[in-house]
Amino acid sequence: MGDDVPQTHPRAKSLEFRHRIIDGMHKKIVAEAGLIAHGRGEAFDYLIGEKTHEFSKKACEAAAASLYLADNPVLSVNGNVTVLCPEELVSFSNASGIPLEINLFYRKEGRLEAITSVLLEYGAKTILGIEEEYFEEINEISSQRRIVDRRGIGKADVVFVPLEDGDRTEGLVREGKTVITVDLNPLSRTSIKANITIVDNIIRALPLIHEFYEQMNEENARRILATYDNQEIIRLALSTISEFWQDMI
Ligand code: PTJ
Repeated sequence: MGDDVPQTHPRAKSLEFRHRIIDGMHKKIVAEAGLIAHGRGEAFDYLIGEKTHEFSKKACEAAAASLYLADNPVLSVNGNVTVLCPEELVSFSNASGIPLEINLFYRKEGRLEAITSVLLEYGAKTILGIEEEYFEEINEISSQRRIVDRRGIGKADVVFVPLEDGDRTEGLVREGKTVITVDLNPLSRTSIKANITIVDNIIRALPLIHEFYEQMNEENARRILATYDNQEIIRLALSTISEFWQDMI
C-alpha cells in the first residue's frame, strides 16, 4: 500500500487494492482504462455493501459446477484481475488443471510479458495466449480480444471471463460457448448476456468458486445447473441494491 495510507484507515483494504491497480498500470500490467473500470467496480461494490450475498454464492456454485463438467474449460485473464488476485487465480488454475489464458482488450506492447511474469512469479503451470504460433481469431469479436489461443478459448466450451467487456461476452455466447463472468455491475451488457453472472468483487468470488469446485462431484454439478436461473440472480442483485441503502439513512 502507499506509505501515506495507515492500516487504521477505515477504508485501508479498499485503498490497498486501488494502489495495486495504480502500481499495476505503471508496470504495464493494467491498461489505463483499467483504472476507470476499477472505479466503476468500487461504486457498485458500495451499493451491495462490499460483501458476498446469497445470490453471488449461488452463482459461484453454478460457476464451479459448469467448470467441473466442461470438456475444455479456460480461465481468461486480463490486467485488472492479474493485480487484484494473482495468488487466487494461480492457485485455482494449478489445483483444478484449468489453464489460464491471457486475453487483453488493450494489447499494448509489453503488457502480455508483464502479466506473464506476474503469473509465473506466483507459480502458474499453464499460461496460454502468449505464443503466436497458437493464435487464431474469433470472427464474432471485433476488439483485439478476438485474438485467442486455439488450445484455450479457441476450443473451449466453458470460458470464465471476469471483468469483461460486453462485445466479447456476446461474441463468445454467439460462438456457442458457456460464459461465466464476475461483474459488480448487474446491468452491464456482460452481466445480462453471460450464462452465469457473479455479481460480486472478484477478490471475494474467486476463492469461493475454488472452494465449491473442490467439493464438487458430477451428480451435484448436474443437479445445480438443472435448476440454476441466471435472470433470477440478476433480479436478486438489483433488488438488493435498491433495498440496501434504505437501511443506511
Ligand atoms: O486488461 P485489458 O486490456 O483486457 O482491459 C481490462 C478492462 C477491465 C479495462 C476492460 O475489460 C474493460 O474496459 O472493461 P469494462 O468494460 O470497463 O468492464 C469492467 C467491468 O468490471 C465493469 O462493469 C466493472 O463494474 C466491473 N468491475 C471492476 N472491478 C471489479 C469489477 N467486477 C468485479 N470485481 C472487481 N474488482
